[in-house]
Amino acid sequence: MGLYACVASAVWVQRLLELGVKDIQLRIKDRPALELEHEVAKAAESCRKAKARLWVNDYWELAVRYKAYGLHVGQEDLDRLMTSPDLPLVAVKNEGIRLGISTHTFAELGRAIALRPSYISLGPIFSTTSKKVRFGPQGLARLRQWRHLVNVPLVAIGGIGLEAAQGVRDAGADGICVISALTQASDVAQAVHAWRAVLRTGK
Ligand code: 3NM
Repeated sequence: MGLYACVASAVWVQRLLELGVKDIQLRIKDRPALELEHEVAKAAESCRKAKARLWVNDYWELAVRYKAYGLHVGQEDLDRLMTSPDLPLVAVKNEGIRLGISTHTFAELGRAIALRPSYISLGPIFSTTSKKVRFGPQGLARLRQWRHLVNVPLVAIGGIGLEAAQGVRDAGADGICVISALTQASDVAQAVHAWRAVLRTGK
């Protein structure tokens, strides 16, 4: 899977597509419904043209409507999806939309595995300021444990900078999901280039 970018707008999606990023999660919080839909529609169209994989965070109806490659859900999103009587996860799977699930604990991991996702993420590997997470850093030892338990692609997320990428890879991550390492980079093109170079090598 390699480099997996997580961004909050269709403009960022387009920018990263132009730099060759192939897995992008659109993670938008607290935007009016119409704006949100517009962003997802735009991002989906851009990814289709670029033959890249768009993962929509949380908004399963939009992921279905705009035929995103996948839906990424956190644990709270999953709680809602699983307690909704019409079981949206079934609709998502029926539409051929892949599922990616965030995990932080063994209990969460067990539930995630049961849902047969296309990838499982573990976070935060290191401390991060990009998201308020209820958990402290998991570290590479936890990532190695997950590697033994997970037989779908494993994505590491949270506080991962380029200098740590090889170690994270060696601990078993198939993909590394980043926000700030790209969106806060002084030179985004150079950052993408460097990340792709590191993640092309190794397994
Ligand atoms: N989810 P950065 S950590 C969106 O642990 C997200 O599930 C996490 O951003 C989790 O690369 C995180 O800037 C933030 O640290 C990742």
